[in-house]
Amino acid sequence: MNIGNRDDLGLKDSSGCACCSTAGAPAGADASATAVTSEVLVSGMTCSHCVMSVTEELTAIDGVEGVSVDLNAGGASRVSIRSAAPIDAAAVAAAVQEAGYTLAGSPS
Ligand SMILES: [Cu+2]
Repeated sequence: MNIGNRDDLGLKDSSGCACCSTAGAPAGADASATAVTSEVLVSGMTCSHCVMSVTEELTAIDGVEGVSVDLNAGGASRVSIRSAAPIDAAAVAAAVQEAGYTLAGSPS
């Protein structure tokens, strides 16, 4: 393609070498630049096994790349779902129910 662009990309960045300056952005920006993170509240989780069940079900949803759970035993736990594109809310609700827990809404 246009080899002349290499100079523009590589030499502008004074903080790094050409191989890691493609974005010129903070670490972790490569794949997550277009990623979406949605957060939901799930009630009923009490231990790490609950977290595992919910994580497994949510990870099984098409497009989901990562799930993290902030366990709040006895209350509503905040669940972050990272995906390349927005995930259907109905699919999230179904996955949570499949795991045996209740979707308690969105934290925001
Ligand atoms: Cu449990």
